[in-house]
Amino acid sequence: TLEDFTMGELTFSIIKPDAVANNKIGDILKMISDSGLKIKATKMIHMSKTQAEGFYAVHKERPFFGELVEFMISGPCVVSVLEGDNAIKRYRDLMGATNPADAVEGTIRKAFGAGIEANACHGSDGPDTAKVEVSYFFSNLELVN
Ligand code: RTP
Ligand code: MG
Repeated sequence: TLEDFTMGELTFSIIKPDAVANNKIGDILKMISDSGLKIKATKMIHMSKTQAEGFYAVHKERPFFGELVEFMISGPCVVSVLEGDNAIKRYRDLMGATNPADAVEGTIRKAFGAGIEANACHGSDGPDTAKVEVSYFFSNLELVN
């Protein structure tokens, strides 16, 4: 299994369509690297509606679900797997608050987020979701080195 090949914790990251459209891929990957998290795998994708609905299935009863899916398919994203001790919490701290208006200086959302929806990035919120999200977009072959 994946765990057999992994040092530290894995988390899953999306550079969302707003940040890709604004040419922030490099800046965001640099912030991730500078934070000490290791980029274990990364690729650009453009999700289909079905793929985005599947990814955000946990939010399907939320009022913003339809809009969120439309936003996530509005352009390409960069999906990555990050690795490190306590990677899930460290990456959420680096992203900052969901609403960029509440995000502190030095975070990705403070630097590049435009609003509650176009907030530049996604990061897994716990070990179970990290596992599901990594395997939603990456095969073991893309992760093992
Ligand atoms: P993410 O899942 O993207 O890492 O963000 P999060 O945990 O900070 O936020 P979450 O509550 O999981 O919401 C997922 C994404 O849905 C959009 N959102 N829109 N219109 C709204 O009120 C609203 N609330 C959330 C955001 O893009 C958020 O990242
Ligand atoms: Mg979330």
